[in-house]
Amino acid sequence: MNTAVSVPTDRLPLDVERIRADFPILSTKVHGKPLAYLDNGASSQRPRAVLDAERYYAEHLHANVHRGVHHLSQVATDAYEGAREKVRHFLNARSTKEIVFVRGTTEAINLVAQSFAVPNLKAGDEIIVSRLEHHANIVPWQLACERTGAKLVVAPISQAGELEIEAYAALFSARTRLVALSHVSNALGSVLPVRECIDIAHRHGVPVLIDGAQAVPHIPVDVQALGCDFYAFSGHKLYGPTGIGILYAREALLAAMPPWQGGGDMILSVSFEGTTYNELPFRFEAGTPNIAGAVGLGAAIDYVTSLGLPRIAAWEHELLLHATEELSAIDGLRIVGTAADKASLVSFVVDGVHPHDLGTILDQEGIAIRTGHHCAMPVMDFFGLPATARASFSFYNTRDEISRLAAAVVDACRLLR
Ligand code: C6P
Repeated sequence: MNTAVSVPTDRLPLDVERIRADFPILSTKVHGKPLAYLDNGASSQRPRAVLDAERYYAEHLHANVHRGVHHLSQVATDAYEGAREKVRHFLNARSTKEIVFVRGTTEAINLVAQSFAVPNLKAGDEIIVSRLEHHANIVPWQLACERTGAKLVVAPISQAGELEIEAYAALFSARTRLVALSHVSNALGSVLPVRECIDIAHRHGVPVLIDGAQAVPHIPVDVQALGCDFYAFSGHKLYGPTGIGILYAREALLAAMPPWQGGGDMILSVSFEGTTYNELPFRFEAGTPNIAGAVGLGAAIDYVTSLGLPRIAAWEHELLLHATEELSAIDGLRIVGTAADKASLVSFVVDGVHPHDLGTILDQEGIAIRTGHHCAMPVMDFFGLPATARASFSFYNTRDEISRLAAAVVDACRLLR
């Protein structure tokens, strides 16, 4: 009898070396050193499957969508709408009517701010955001507040960089109209308890937008299980192209929202007496969309799904632990953001060393990290810092790359202190 225990393939560890071969750019040399790409929070790299899908689209399928009766227009439309269905399945949305293609997370949030918030807000109303939001989840609401007289209310965070959930719950009042929260903080890596936050908001009858830019590459997202009303993310952080992103919006909300941009594809008929708008989701996609981007995003979703987000999360967690251990052993280095539930990124500062100088020296070693305020200035203010150095990991990163990072930080400290 064969007594070998067979492990289901979705639980087998990732074969990182084989995966790395799927990403042509990872074999690049920078300043003569092998690239260690640790800036995945800013933008992740594209596997050959995505590059091939974009190229195949351009070479064999390209035409404008939803317009022509000719063959290419139809196959381009099929490719574009096929990508929408992949996104729907990826997020477990009920319908493709709830999936709007946009340029990225920033545009998705601006769409909701202009088309949902502004028409529903009046003076004195309140929008709750948290202290750790990216500017893209602050400024669109500030613009909406300026236009309506509403105001932003800010949920506090702890020194660990965790949302203070009781203080958040206490912010709701009869004036609260919307909540907008990150799923994962880009500056700290904290994973917010969004399910709980959404439940609290819904108990007050308040809809919730989740900024999932930093979540979708790491955490399986099920918008129905979360119960969120809006969910936004960008293709380029999910191993897809730039210039394409997604707004998921609950159909009932989207159906009641006015269009935010006018032009082709979002109309059914136009006359000088009046215009009738197209059905969902096309009503929110004015003009020729980024068709190749959508196709590339669909291929990225296929790629990530084939690896499996639970396996990705397991490896990235190992990388996070390894980085935390190696970096925190460095004299004078402090990790900023120590939430119990963290995605695979480490923000840190080193006594006597400016993060930009550190980033420049690491670059000489072929190590790419991000330094600065990470477009999250309120969170930097909270920690009294102008900037941090941030290493953000992907499933294609290795323990060896992290050890190189730690060794290079030690060398940089010797040089700069
Ligand atoms: N954060 C980073 O290095 P766009 O630019 O629209 O694709 O994504 C904006 C955005 C929104 N929310 C969060 C949580 C984000 O992290 C980002 C992008 C990058 O952290 C570039 S600033």
